[in-house]
Amino acid sequence: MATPLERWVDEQAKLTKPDKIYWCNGSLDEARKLIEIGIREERINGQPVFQELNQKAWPNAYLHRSHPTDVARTEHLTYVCYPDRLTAGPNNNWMAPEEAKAMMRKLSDGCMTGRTMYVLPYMMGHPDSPYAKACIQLTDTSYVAVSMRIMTRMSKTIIKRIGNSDDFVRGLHSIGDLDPEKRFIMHFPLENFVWSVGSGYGGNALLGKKCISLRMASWLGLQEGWLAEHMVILGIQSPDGEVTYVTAAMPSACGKTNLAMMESALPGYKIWTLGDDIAWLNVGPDGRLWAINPEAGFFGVAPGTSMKTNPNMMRTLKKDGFCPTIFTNTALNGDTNEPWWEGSDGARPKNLIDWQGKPWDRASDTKAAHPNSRFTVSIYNTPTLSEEADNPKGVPISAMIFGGKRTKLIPLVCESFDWPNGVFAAARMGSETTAAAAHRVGVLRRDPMAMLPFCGYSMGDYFGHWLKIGKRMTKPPKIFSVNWFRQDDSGNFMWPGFGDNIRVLEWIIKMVKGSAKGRRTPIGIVPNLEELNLTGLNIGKETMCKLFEVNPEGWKHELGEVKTFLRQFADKMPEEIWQQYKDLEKQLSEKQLS
Ligand code: OXD
Ligand code: MN
Repeated sequence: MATPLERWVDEQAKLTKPDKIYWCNGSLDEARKLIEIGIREERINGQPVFQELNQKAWPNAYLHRSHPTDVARTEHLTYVCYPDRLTAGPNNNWMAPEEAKAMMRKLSDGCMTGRTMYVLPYMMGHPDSPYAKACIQLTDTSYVAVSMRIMTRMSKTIIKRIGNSDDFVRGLHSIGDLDPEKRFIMHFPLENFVWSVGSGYGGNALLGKKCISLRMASWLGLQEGWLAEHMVILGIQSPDGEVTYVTAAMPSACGKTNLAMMESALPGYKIWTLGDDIAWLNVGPDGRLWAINPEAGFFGVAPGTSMKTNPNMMRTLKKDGFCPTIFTNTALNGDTNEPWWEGSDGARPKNLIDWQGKPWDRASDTKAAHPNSRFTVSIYNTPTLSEEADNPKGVPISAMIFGGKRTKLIPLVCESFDWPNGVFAAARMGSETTAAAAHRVGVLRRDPMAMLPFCGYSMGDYFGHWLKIGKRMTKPPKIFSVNWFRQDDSGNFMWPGFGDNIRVLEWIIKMVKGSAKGRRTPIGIVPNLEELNLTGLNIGKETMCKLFEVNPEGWKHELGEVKTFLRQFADKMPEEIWQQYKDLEKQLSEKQLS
């Protein structure tokens, strides 16, 4: 008798009609074989899927060039499909499940003809973790199969574990004909199913990532009482040897990965990495919040990554960890066959090939690497990997940090008064947009908890869920907002960022431990300047004061925008958040009068 899994694979094969079906076992040998297939046999857009890079300088590294229209997440073509639109909320595109399936069936009929269907059994989270989820993805490209091998814990043992059960998260993916008009990423949370056609780009095609670990998992978390968040997880070891675990939520391409692997500018501090993008958070029996990283790799933005900005990532990328590393849409040094991107170490190579494989034209003002070019690399290559990274229980979180790119208004760091006040601070977060999704870059967009593109249901309910989780904890993490990106009137960054951000993390740890008090403002508690270790920094007192200034006029304007944004969640918006809003409004006008 066929198992539910075998029956499901069979049904999808009947629809998509691949020439071959190959069940992956997740071994490294297999990953290398898939790379070979991508180099020698498989073609996308007439091009080989992989190209070998200089193995001496970049062990196990390969270059992939995607279709030029397929370079970022396509939020406008991403849908969640519940029977009713209200569940999806204004933060999601919505389609009725039957309508979505009828459309997807048409697009998928025979879409794998001439191709191989790879069956990928993988786990999000360590297989021994009570919080982990068993998943199966079907795909018709070696690029996705190898990337998933890097990003998740893939193994044939998952098939055994699923056995006769139908409790597994299903993902069906095909690159289709890569026509941007026929590119859809459809989520069916009530059926544990994601269906993606027409894109090979990471967030659209590596379904374990945004689709399952965030959109689907956030819905599961709502049902089961936990949180799936767009957050890094790190341990901060202080000079006394104690490690404090924190999470940080920031929109795409705002420096999360740099933070997760930071090299401290203050002696005696060390950062231990647990994850750079996603955290699943559960209330433990001890009343604390525990975090696991469901992923096992990094899908990071290449431009700007260098020995200066993120030395530990450069070491990760160059390590011979046996697992393949993939560079997607970076440029190539035509003389040395090494990947290259804007903001990498060393001078611009003379013979530079751009991300589309054409000689880069020095006279043009184009970038040689795509601004959203990426690397896909195993987390086990990381020199700063925490020894708790595989702990099935996860790590207990003492502080949660929220940040975005804000050139004005938002202080360098600010602690919320309590959990509901922190939920309000995270709910009103905004950030200037980046190249990680296909939209205009540099525009301020509200992005609550950095989850706007990833929350799989109405954010009104999501805020309510956060408040509820808060009530279940006896020792909740403290909540902080940060902003590394404040600029002065001439457009210069006021804070050095990168390794110097440890100075902010140090203050956060002091607040957690009660050894700093801070100063109360209407928006939260900011540091007294003497509580910050600024040794060796060349920043004047005036600039430091500016970094913590609360400008009532600016905040009034901000609150007006926040109100418009939050109002769209209508009846689903928790009253408690509006109460927080009113309290802040009142305190700001009192400050203005005083
Ligand atoms: C990512 C993203 O790829 O957030 O992590 O876009
Ligand atoms: Mn992300």
